[in-house]
Amino acid sequence: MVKLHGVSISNYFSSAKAAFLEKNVPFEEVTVFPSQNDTVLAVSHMGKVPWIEVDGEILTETNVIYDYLEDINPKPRLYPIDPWQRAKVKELIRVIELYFDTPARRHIGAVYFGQGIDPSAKEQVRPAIENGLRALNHLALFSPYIAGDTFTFADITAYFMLNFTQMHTTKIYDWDMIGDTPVLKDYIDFIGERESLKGLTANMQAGFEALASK
Ligand SMILES: N[C@@H](CCC(=O)N[C@@H](CS)C(=O)NCC(=O)O)C(=O)O
Repeated sequence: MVKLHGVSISNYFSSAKAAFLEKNVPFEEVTVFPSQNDTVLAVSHMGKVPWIEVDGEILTETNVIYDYLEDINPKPRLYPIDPWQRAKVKELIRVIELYFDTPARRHIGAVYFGQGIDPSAKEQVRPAIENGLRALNHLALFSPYIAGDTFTFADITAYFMLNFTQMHTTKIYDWDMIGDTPVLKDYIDFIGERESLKGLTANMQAGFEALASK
């Protein structure tokens, strides 16, 4: 059976796990924190989670894991068949990762680990996320799913990355990024009702609160 390694507090791990659940691909979950120690680096070259293990071989990178799941278990489809529509789904995934998760992550020490706020990050991250919002507003269809009338991997990424970003904007800027953007709020509320996502959000939140209280 495929093993999925990582930890529930991770938005990337949660995305990969939601993809397994949506695809109905059986998997065994192995809890491991990201680390730069030799044991983790021996399998996950950047020391990040998630990774999957298939017959003793390792595969990293959440989007690549999406692609693999789509190939081994085409139905239910989480990418459109049409090449253009498929590319548009991947574009959304890329934009959300690069222009929400990546800038927000610069505050991870302050948000998750009780470290001080980096002043240059404080100055630069909010405008970067505002640019991301502009891009998302341009690209997302929300009709009712992010890429159109069908649930795709982009919805999984959007759900976890935007909620992750929201934790940072709230804590660092007292900015309710999702609440202040009604179309996003309606979408996140709608998509959050999905069975595969509900439990994972609760797990992420619990992990976050446990860390924040330390
Ligand atoms: N590009 C990777 C990113 C994964 C990632 O950043 N995971 C975070 C947890 S949410 C991590 O392991 N961080 C530890 C680190 O950056 O060293 C993917 O798509 O899977």
